[in-house]
Order: sequence, then C-alpha cells, then structure tokens
Amino acid sequence: MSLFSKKQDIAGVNSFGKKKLPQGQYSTEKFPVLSYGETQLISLKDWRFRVWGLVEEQQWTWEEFLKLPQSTIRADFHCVTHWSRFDDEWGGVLFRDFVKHIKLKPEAKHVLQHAYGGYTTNLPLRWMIDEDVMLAHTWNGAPLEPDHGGPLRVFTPRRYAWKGAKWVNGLEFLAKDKPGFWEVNGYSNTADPWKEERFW
Ligand SMILES: Nc1nc2c(c(=O)[nH]1)N[C@H]1C(S)=C(S)[C@@H](COP(=O)(O)O)O[C@H]1N2
Ligand SMILES: [Mo]
Repeated sequence: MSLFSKKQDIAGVNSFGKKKLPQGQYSTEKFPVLSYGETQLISLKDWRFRVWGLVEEQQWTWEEFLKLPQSTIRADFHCVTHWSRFDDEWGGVLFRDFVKHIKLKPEAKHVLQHAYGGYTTNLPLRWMIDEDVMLAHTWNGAPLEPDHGGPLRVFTPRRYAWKGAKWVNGLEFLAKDKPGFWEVNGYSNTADPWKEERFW
C-alpha cells in the first residue's frame, strides 16, 4: 500500500463512524509487541478455553472452538502508548456469536478475561456484545503469532488494545465489575480512544 493511500485511509471515519485517527494517536505500519511478562507458548493440543462464574461452565478444545461461527472483520488497533494500526483483517469468533453458545445466568453483567500467564482485563457484558469484540486467531490471513497473543486473543476495536487479553483462555462472568491487571494499576476502566480515556 502506498504512503499516499495510507494517508487517505486515516483521514475519514472508521467502520463505526468515529474519526479514523483518534486524538493523540499516530499511525504506524509496524505492529509493536506490548506484553507485560513473557510471551506464552501454548500448543494447540494443550490449549483450552473455559467459561465460568455466572454461566453454565463449559470448556472447548482448539478443534471445538473452530466449530463455533467464524467471522472476519477489518478494523483498527489503538494502543494507549499512542500508536494505531489501520485496516488489518482479523479472523475469529465474534463475542456476540460466542455468547449464543453459552448459557448465561441473568445476573451476569460483567466479563473478566483471563489469559495464560495471568493477565486479566474487564469489560461490561453489554460492550462485549455491542462492540465487535472478537476472540481472534487469525491476522491478515495467517494464524496470530504467539507474540501477538496466538493461538487466541481478544480484539476490541472500540477500546484501547489493553482491553483485549492475548493468550486468552477463559471468560469469567460476574454480576459486578472487577478491574483487571492494568485497570488496577492506573489505566482507565472504560478505555475509549475517542475520549482519550487512558489513565485514571
Ligand atoms: N496477556 C496479555 N494480554 C495483553 C497484554 C499483556 O501484557 N498480556 N498487553 C495489552 C496491551 S497493553 C496492549 S497495547 C496489547 C498489545 O498487543 P500486541 O502486543 O499484539 O501489539 O495487548 C494487550 N493484551
Ligand atoms: Mo498497551
């Protein structure tokens, strides 16, 4: 893609009508790796994904997970450290489809993502459903690399990227909000890039 078309790409609005380049962000064609701690290496054979809390407990192997409805979306990635990447194609299971395959209890209102390595991050259930949140395993047509959270990570196009756990291995459903790793350590609970909700 030429530099010229890249500049044009970030001038307008994105797929959900927000300014393509949020205030305080710059565009990069790199995909930096931002991990607190080590890259987790999980073989597909050992990989498991689990739901618990205010939901009927369920677990998926990799093969089972791939039988869930698969989607691709083209969307942008905004890191709180001010870089944004544009128009990558992400493949995986949209949370809004995933949620049809589990049995939530009516009291479930919040979701805490858990990951191999211990990282956590939280979002309201309503936002997980409304905001194109994806359990993503594919990036621009190739399996997501371990550094970027493969085999599976959460991608949150409408929130800063720390709201998506790399190496995600479970979702805990809760009645009350429970802040995750960075939220406890000073990052915004809501993380809206268009409001520059970076820290509290
Ligand atoms: N498990 C885990 N997930 C994580 C993080 C992490 O340290 N561990 N960092 C978050 C932050 S702060 C960002 S900006 C993005 C970075 O994703 P990337 O390394 O693929 O660019 O992952 C998020 N998810
Ligand atoms: Mo980040």
